[in-house]
Amino acid sequence: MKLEKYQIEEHNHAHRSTHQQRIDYVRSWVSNSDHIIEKLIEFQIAIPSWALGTGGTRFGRFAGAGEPRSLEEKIEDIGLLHSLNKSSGAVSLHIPWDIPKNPKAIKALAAQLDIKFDAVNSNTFQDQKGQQHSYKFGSLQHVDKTTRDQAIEHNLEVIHYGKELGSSSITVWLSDGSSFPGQLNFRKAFENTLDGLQKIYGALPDDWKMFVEYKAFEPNFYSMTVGDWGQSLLYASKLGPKAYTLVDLGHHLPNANIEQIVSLLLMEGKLGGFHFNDSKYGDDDLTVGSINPYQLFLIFNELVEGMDARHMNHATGLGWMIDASHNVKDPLEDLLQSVEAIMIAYAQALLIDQKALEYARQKNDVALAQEILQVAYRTDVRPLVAEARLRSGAALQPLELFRTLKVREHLIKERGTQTVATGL
Ligand code: LRH
Ligand code: MN
Repeated sequence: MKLEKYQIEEHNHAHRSTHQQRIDYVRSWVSNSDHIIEKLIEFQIAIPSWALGTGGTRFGRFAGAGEPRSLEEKIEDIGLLHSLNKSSGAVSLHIPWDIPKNPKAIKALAAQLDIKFDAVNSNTFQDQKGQQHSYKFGSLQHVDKTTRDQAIEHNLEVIHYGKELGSSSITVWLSDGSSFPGQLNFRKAFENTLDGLQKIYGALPDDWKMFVEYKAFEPNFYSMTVGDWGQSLLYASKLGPKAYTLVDLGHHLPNANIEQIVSLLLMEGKLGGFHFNDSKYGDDDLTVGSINPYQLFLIFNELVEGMDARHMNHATGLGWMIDASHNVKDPLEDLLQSVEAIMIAYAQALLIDQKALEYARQKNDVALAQEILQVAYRTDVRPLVAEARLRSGAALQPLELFRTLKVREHLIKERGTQTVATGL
């Protein structure tokens, strides 16, 4: 389904006067409004190809309807999201869930919809039909060299697909680890994994990056071989300048200070990117900003301060990707809400008076430092985010227009109710 320009213009026309009042008010007291709006327009978030259908848990999956049946339809759905908010201009593919059968055609379709290819993801956490060696006891860490070589080969294949599509990074998340004390020699598991990552690293084109994604637990519940930011940083530092860590917000132990982790990884020049989502307990993969929006704001505060300290371009300096699973919401509505939450957190962080904050810190004026942060957090920046959409030719209220145009109903008419998208 493709949205027509007039449909967005009609929607914006109907919302114009309310929006104008709101944006005029914000601009009346937010001095750097235009700077923030320009930054928001540039900022693009990659949509995960594995989250365009309904997700589930081991206790069940309640199928949605009108789900994409192919990679082409997934790219079309991302094109639809992008036409609604002009902030979803990239896709992150997962192999083999989304092998491009005709890379040229897929590339052309994506270009037509102004969709770029962000990181490609390998998958050595599931056994594929006809696979020779099982990953039950791990992949790159495995005690058996033939299993390790099979996993390395798969990652080289993923790089090959990425090159054909114009991607320039690979995300390696390993479910490797152990579920019982005694099961694993941690040192040998690390050394095997490093050796495997080095062989994958060696196959990277010059301009590529490798993101090493860490996770505290699940599917292993005693140890994970890339279990936290320290371990990921150790791998990335030993691998070389093209290797970075990837921060999935749901991959931390309870109450971890993720904003401090982000600050230090940026300081080391080893922060590669994000998998944005939210969680209350484990790797819940919930809508971004739905549980702990203040934490997301604090993370963006460290990102803005840290990236400016390194003169990094906010839009292109890191990999901005969503990684969520939709068990009870419409996947497209959930993704629209996640993108909105990220844009709001980024806009609030751009509002922070970093000079005044540093001054308060030099004075150890803790209360003032909190006031400076919370003035920004308590500012309703939604008119700025909407204005950025308006100037980009997108919808002032994407979710409302998605519903007004009965997009899901159209997709069901087109695809039926029984279609199941590949992915989580
Ligand atoms: C692991 C993870 C990883 C993906 C998978 C779909 O929990 O976050 O990024 O490969 O989800
Ligand atoms: Mn992830």
